[in-house]
Amino acid sequence: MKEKIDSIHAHEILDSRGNPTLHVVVILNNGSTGNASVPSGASTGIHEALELRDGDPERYRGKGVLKAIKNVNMKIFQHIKGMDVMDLKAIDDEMRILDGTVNKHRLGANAILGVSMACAHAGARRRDIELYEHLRDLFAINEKTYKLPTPLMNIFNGGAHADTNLDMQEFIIIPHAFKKFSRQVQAGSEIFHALGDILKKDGLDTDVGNEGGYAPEVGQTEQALDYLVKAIRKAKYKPGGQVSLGIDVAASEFYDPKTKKYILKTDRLKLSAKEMTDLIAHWHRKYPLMSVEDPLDQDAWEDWVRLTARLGEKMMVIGDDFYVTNVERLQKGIDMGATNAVLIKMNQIGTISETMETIALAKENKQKVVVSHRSGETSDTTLADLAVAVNAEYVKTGAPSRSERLAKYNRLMEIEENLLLK
Ligand code: 2PG
Ligand code: MG
Repeated sequence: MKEKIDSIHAHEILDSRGNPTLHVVVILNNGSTGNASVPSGASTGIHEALELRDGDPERYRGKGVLKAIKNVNMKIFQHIKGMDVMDLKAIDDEMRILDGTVNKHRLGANAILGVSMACAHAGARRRDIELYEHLRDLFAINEKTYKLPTPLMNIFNGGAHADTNLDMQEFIIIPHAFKKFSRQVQAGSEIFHALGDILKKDGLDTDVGNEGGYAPEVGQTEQALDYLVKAIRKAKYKPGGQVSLGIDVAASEFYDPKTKKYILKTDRLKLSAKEMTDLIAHWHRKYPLMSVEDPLDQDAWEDWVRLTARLGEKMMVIGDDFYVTNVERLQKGIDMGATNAVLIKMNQIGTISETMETIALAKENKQKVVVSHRSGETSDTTLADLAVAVNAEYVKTGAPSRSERLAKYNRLMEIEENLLLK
């Protein structure tokens, strides 16, 4: 079945932070359409593919994406017009060649990804099957059944996602002890609301940060972890037994390369890599901490190896800014033994094919796969289908609050329901 691209149209929309991003529509010669919206990060890794912004201070404070849109509507379209959406890899390769740079800075990873995602949707629509089924076929993913991921829910926001004093970025609950995804979401939601009640009672702010989690000022980092444990109990779940904790340290955000210290303003601490590792180990003893993401700087390879040698048997050590969904960086990390898990963000690398390549490498090497949103999101749910297509162990898409976060959880509940009815 050949399904040719007949036209592509991109235009500017706003994301969950009110910043411009791309919405892309692909139309096939038989009239089928596919559309997608592109997410955007705040704590971006320096090795990520480039998100092209206009830089024109007269529009959206420089954050417009009209250049990226022009690249889609003119350059990219001219090159991939007539190509077959059933061969997404060929389309992605064509865009990469056209861009010709390592970090996709000529066309913009946001432009390229928008087209890649929209082509995937168009293919699924043309075949009249679900996107997760289409992606599983397209990338010949060797799994017999479908398995829903376990959610990592960031219910306490800090770092670059909140205007508070908390240096670390995400304090996460992981409701892992329930078979059904929808039951995990239920636990997450009940704990989220229990946390709101506790914070209110303590006179703390219950407004939410960029990823829908609460974002109050606290005196010490540990208080955030204490609050999560209290909320799990208040919602009548067992900390550790049923619901564990995770942290996205996003350490590169407060690492000082000059002094080689991690500067925790909240705790008035300046930590070496060894001391940072000690702190995570201490928290692992004190809390039901099951997962830590970016505990160290994005280029501190040897420090990661030491941390994983020490803690990797006990907990998940996830590379996000560290790997940037890049297959070469992941290969290096696997060879060195730097992590046991990888965060997957399509816009860090810029195409679905390259994202799938990174996931395949992770799976071959027993690295856990965590498919993730960005802090700037839209109602797009492609990542939910991607997670199911590859049987990712985990999905990280914020608190169970705010529609751009819930769109993904709700899509996963819909997929679960569809699978049960089959
Ligand atoms: C992260 C992400 C998503 P951002 O660091 O894991 O939670 O944040 O999109 O701002 O990079
Ligand atoms: Mg992260």
